[in-house]
Amino acid sequence: MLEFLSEKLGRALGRVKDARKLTEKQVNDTLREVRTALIEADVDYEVVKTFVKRVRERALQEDLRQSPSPQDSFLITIYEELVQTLGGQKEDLKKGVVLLVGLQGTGKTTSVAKLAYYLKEQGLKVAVSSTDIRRPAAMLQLQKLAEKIGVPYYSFEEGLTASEIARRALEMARKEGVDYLLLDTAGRLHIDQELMEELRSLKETVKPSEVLYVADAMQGQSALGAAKTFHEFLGLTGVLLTKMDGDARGGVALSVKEALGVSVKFMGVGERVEDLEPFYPDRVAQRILGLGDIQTLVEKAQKAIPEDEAQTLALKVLKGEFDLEDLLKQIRFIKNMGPLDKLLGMLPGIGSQLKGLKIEEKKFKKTEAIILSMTKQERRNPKIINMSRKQRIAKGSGTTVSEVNRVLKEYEEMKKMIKKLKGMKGVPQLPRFPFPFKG
Ligand SMILES: Nc1nc2c(ncn2[C@@H]2O[C@H](COP(=O)(O)OP(=O)(O)OP(=O)(O)O)[C@@H](O)[C@H]2O)c(=O)[nH]1
Ligand SMILES: [Mg+2]
Repeated sequence: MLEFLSEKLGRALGRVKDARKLTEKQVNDTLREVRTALIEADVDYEVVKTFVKRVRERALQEDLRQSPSPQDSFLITIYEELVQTLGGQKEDLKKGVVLLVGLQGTGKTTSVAKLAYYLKEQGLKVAVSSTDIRRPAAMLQLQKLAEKIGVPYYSFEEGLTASEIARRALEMARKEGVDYLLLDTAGRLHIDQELMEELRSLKETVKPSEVLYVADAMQGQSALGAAKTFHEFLGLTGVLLTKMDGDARGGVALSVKEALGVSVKFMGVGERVEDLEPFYPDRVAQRILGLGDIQTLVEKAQKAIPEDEAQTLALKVLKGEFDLEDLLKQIRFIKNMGPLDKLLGMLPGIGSQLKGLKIEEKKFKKTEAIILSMTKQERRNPKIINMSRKQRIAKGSGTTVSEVNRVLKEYEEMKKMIKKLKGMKGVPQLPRFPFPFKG
C-alpha cells in the first residue's frame, strides 16, 4: 500500500537527508521530484500544485530554520503539509445511522461488514441492514457476513422500498439501543437520477449521522468525480477508501480532502472483515514518507499479543535484541495478526524492500517445529548450534539440516534488517512516538 509514493518520495528525500547543507536550489530540485512523484501517483493536479506551493513558501520564508538542521526542518515541513493534505486530524465516526453509498462494486457491502466488525471490536453495539432491493443476492451477502462476525442483521418482508426498510431498521435499532446502525445501499454503474432520488429519500427518512462515500482506490481520480455528484446530492460526511491493498498508486487518498472538503475516515486493505483501518493522516504521511507506521503496527500486535508482551517484543525489536525465542513467539502470533508482508510493510524502510522478499506463510509451520526442537539455550544463542546439534534439531522436527540452516539464515537476515532499522534516523521511540524525523 502506498509503496509507489513512498519509494519515489523516499528517494528524493533521502538525498536531502544525506546532503551536508541545504540550498535553495536543492529545495527547488527536491520539490520538483516530489511534484512528479505525486502526479505519477495519480494525485489531483490542483492538490499537487497547492501542496508544493505551501511547502516551498514555508521552506523559504522560514529561512530554512537552523534547528534541528535545515535538512530536518525542510523534511518536517513536507511531513506537516502532507498531514494537512491528508486531512489533518483523524476524524471519528459519529454515533447513529451510518449510510454507505457509492458506485457499483466499490466495496460497500464488504465495508459495512468490516465497519461493523471494527466497531464491535471496540466494544460498541452495532446492527446492520441492507436497503439494496435491486439484487436479492445483495441482502443475502450482507446477512451472511453479519452472521459470520456476530452482528445482528435486520431483515424485513419482501416488497418494501429502500426508505421503508431503513425506517423499520431505525425503529429496531432504537428499540435495541444500538450505538451504530450501518445501512448498505444499492450501487450503480453510473450516477442516475433514480438512484440519487432513492438515496435522498433514504437520507430524509433516517437522518443519518454519517453518509460515507465508498470509493475504490483502484479507480484513481475518476472515483472522485462521482463523489462530487454524490456530495452535491447528499452532503457526504466522509470517505471510506477501499482496495488500498491493490496496486493502485494511492494518489486518491491525498486528493479527497482537497477535492471534496471531507476527510477519509477509513481504508479497506484487503478482502477479509478484519481488513479495515481507521485513517490517521499523520500515520499515513509517515508511511508515504517511508517512515513506516509503527503506531499501527504496535496496535495490531497488541490485539494479538497481551499488552505488556507486545511492548516487550516491540522494544526488543527496536533495541535489536531479537532472539529465536522472540521469533517463535512472533510466528505464533502472526496467525492472529494477518499476513506478514502487510505487517512488515508498516515498519520504516521495509515497505520498499519487501518486493524482493517472498514470505511464504506455509513455511511458518516448519519454522515453528524447528525452533521448538531447539533447547532454550540454543534459541537464546543460536551461535552455539553446530553440525551435530543441527542434525538433532532436524531429526526432532522431522525436517532436514538444510531446512534448519534456512531458519538460521533467515533469522540472521531478519536481525540484520532490524539492526539497519535501529541505525536509521527516524525510528521513533516507544511507547509514545514523538516526531519521526528526530534521530
Ligand atoms: N482487495 C480488496 N478487495 C475488496 C476490498 N473491499 C472490497 N473488496 C472486494 O470488492 C468486491 C466488491 O465488493 P462489494 O462489497 O460486494 O461491493 P459493493 O459496492 O457492495 O457492490 P454492489 O453492491 O454490487 O454495488 C468484492 O470482491 C470484495 O471482496 C478491499 O479493501 N480490498
Ligand atoms: Mg453491495
